[in-house]
Amino acid sequence: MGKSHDGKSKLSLTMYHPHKCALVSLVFIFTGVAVAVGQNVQKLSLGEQSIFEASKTNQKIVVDGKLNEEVWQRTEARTLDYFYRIEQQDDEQKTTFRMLWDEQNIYLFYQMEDKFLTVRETRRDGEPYLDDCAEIFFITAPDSLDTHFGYELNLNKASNDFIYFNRYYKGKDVVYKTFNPEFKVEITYDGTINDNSDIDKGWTMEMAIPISNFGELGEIEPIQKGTHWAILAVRQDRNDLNGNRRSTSTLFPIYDISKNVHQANRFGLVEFIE
Ligand SMILES: [Ca+2]
Ligand SMILES: [Ca+2]
Repeated sequence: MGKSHDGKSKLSLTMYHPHKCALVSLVFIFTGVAVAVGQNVQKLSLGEQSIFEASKTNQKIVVDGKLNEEVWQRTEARTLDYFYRIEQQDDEQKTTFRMLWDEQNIYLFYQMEDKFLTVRETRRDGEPYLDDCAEIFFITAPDSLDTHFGYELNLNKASNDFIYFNRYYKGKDVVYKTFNPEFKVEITYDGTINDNSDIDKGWTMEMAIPISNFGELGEIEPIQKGTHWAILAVRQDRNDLNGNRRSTSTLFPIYDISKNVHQANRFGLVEFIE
């Protein structure tokens, strides 16, 4: 799928055309390829990722970090299969991600296997992303807009919440951390925190994010059956007591982790279903 693929098909077809016709076709093809490459820089890489589905809940969700509402078992559960910064054997640990919605909230659930529960940050808008941390980014439309909402919370429930502006001025990104929305979050864990003398089991995080939070900048694509937004779910996994080394896993592939995880063209789509 995509323009570059179409371009290749045309190229093979022109091999059988008379020379003159082929030349015209080639000019057309190279123009098409240039456009496709330009779009790949900023547009969503759709077609590479399957759409993630978030089911509607008619049950009340108690935000307690427990996967005990029956509706959580009926919605899609997808593992974060794209790993980055893997340097040691235990850096690649499993995360399962789920999402629900109703008229008031988006609900998230992260189940994370973790042999070494590790956390330091306690401040709001600090650096929870250097700890064991669950993250979600939302673009409130099915597009790779230059603006996304972000929530990053570690095992201490310390939140770095922000609105991220890609290429704000002179090509530089800006993170507006003064955005401090209300939401509910709870975690559970099975193990010992910041104690690497034993092997831990893991932790969970459950969140309820009011949809009204997304009205901060203006009108948004309203959530109803069939709505698409662009999202990225991320897990940071820190296993060392000292230093800032951590591994990263994502719901959709981002390829170039050296840039960061805030590349809107690497997000994928969520579909809100009944
Ligand atoms: Ca904030
Ligand atoms: Ca860890």
